[in-house]
Amino acid sequence: MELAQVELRRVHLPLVAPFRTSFGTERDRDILLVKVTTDQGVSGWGECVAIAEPLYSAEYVSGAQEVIRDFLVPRLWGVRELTAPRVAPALAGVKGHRMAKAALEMAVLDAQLRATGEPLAEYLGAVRDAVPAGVSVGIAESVPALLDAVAGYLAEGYRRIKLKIEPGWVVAPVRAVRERFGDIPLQVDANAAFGLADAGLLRQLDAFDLLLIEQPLAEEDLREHAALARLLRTPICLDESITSAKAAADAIALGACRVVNIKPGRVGGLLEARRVHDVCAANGVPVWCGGMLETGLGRAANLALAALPNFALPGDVSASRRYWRRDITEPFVLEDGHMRVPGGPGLGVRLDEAWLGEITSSVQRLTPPA
Ligand code: SMG
Ligand code: MG
Repeated sequence: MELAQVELRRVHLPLVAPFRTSFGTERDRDILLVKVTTDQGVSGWGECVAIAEPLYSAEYVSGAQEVIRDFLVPRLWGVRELTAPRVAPALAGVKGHRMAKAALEMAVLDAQLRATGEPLAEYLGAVRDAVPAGVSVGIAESVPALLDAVAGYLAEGYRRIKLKIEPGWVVAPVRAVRERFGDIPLQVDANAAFGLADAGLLRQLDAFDLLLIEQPLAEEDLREHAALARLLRTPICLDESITSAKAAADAIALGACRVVNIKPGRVGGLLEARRVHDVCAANGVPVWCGGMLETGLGRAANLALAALPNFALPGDVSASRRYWRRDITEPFVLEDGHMRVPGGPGLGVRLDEAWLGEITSSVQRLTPPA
């Protein structure tokens, strides 16, 4: 196949509730969707996980759109027999911008698999058709408000709770959740909000038998994470720091983490995400699937990935209703604490075109140079 058209569509979706992390509060999502159409008339969709501002990582949604339009798509025009594995090599001259690259690769992969009728999960090497669901709980107004939120999610059946933490919101929320809900699978995520000097504070979390502490220190702080790991009993899991399979191999070799969070967008695409999975598996390091407040499109891809064998812990793959009043695909629901892996060709989901039309703020269509 060859690319015949690329459509860049921005949609605006309010979250059902604000989501507060150490770097800011997300109230809604300004999402970039990528639709590719091939010369055979097959379409595929990708979702860019970059948020509106460069606060989680350096990328942000408008920047991603500009990079895709001006630097990435021009490198794909005219690539003969374009398949997903050819996308990253064709884009390799452009430094960084992994979320932008991942969105484009996802759309090409969806089109490729729709053309052959193969489900994404099967293509990636999935070994299960449903995955246990965890949920990420934002920083709350108060401990009682947090306990209410956690109680609601546990009642829905979530198999693991992740609490966002930041300076000033560390031990009290974790202690309160443990005291109220007992021995539930529990972990925390700092989004790089601490320094090595906070080791004493973070060490207090050792008393609560957490599954892991996610990204306590800055993205670049691999050496410091290794030093912190030597001071904590709680396993360190890296998120922001793991930008590639090589970064994962380095982090593991340094002793910077014992668990890895995999997000396809953060590492430049689903195929690199699978390589991260493989490197971790080869080193005996369990992984789990992270989330970036995706729509049903990104969720479908995450679920296919999370069905690979070394995804040993529940991911941040939650039901549509945890995010949206109305998703842009058929809603994903929790079934006995699990999310079903889509089984249809490609991503295996259908877009709700009418709803998409209502929430679209702009559409850019790109075609090959004459
Ligand atoms: O998709 O359920 C989700 C959110 C999971 O906590 C979550 N993601 O650092 O892991 C993380 C954060 C990043 C969110 S940025 C919008
Ligand atoms: Mg994280």
